[in-house]
Amino acid sequence: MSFMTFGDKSLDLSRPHVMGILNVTPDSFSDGGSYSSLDDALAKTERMILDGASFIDVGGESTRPGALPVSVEEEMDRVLPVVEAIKARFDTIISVDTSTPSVMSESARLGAGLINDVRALEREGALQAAANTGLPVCLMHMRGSPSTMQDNVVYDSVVEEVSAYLMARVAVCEAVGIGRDKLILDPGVGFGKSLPHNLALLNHTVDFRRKGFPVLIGLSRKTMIGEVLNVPVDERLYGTMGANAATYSQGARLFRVHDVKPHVDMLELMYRIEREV
Ligand code: 7PJ
Repeated sequence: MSFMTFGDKSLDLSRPHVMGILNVTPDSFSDGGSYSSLDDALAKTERMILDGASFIDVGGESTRPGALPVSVEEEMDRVLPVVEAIKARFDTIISVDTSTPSVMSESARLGAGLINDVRALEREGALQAAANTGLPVCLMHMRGSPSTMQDNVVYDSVVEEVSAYLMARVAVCEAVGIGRDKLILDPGVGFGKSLPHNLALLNHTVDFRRKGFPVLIGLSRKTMIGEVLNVPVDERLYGTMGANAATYSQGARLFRVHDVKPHVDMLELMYRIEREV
């Protein structure tokens, strides 16, 4: 079936869904102060839900190219109050963008519905922590680590290598009891990939879909859009939408984006045309 359960909510993954990005890293807020950061996070959350987001993806670790690691305590302090506050106020699915076992466990306890791990549960203890939550997991491919991932990126065949990696992680998940019905795959646009790699992966979205898992794509405002269009980050919406539309046509149904409303509208049209209803 095409339904997947995220905590207390079930979604039909034969239709598209938008995941709104909520960064709770200090540099993503104007003043960095914790009081207004929470208010700001809640205001952004409300906006994204009104605009039609199915998920709010809360992330407390910057994984931008060149970003440095954050301590467990710091990540917990950033993420958990936001998860708790969103859960108390809104009826949405909270996704936690984390690789940290204790953030996974505690977020789940506070009502998160999805673990979104750019390291595909490779960090020590993450596999077991994720399995213990019973939640679905988005497994993303990354080559290297954020601090070095864009240095010297070489693949023989990027599509085959990313696909083989993700299927190996699926096997590892299954071995600890995270069933296939709880897994989402993501090729990891921009995570240790040059522009040609990103383009090849996107043009082979259907290959990932054919493995039998829902596919999530996260390319919103990323460097690859800037490289193609030669535009700064605040002018990447149209390019982002075009690239997401291309992957929808190849079966991607989950879209992690900053700009929720334009994507909800665009994807609704794509879906309605495909269904002719
Ligand atoms: C992704 C993500 C992505 C998933 C980030 C950024 C970098 N999670 N978290 N897929 N990217 N699943 O948004 O520029 O592509 S953080």
